[in-house]
Amino acid sequence: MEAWYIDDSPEDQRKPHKLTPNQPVSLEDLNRLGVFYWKLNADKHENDPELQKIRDERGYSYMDIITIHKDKLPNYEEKLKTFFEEHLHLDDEIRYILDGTAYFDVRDKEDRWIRIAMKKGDMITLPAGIYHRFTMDENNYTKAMRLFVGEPVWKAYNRPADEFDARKQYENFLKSA
Ligand code: KMT
Ligand code: NI
Repeated sequence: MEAWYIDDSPEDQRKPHKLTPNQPVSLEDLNRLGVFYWKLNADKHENDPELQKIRDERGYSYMDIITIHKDKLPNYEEKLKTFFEEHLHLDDEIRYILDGTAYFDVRDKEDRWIRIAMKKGDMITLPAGIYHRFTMDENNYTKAMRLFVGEPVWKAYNRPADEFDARKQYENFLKSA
């Protein structure tokens, strides 16, 4: 996993959009935003005690697997458009990359975009209430496990969505961190 601040050029969203010089973002910086990360062995995902431990400890009872590729995902282009709209959820968004690569963009405390490059074996959790978006990179292929505490709710609220409790709680968390 590697993360960096991005420019706001209107160029293809799949490009890295690194600043020059690059402004890297550390795992500690991400932790302060409530973003957490694990590295696992994706080849073992069907029977992995390490994954099971995380799921047990954090209550990630639900899981499914989504393949994001133009030949595999119905309404591919449309879905990619919605994923790239800045949004939040009322619950944590937990993703484990089983194959391929992708970018998750999250807003920092000053509302600047941080790009998180995810590859096979990377697992991430974005807190409820954080503004974020998702895009493919130039490889155009991702297979990801989606985890959830209890019954999944995929509903995304596009920005502005500041009136939700999840957003207010996240803002309070940022102030306290
Ligand atoms: C979301 O809500 O941002 C997503 O589900 C992203 C796509 S899942 C790898
Ligand atoms: Ni999301």
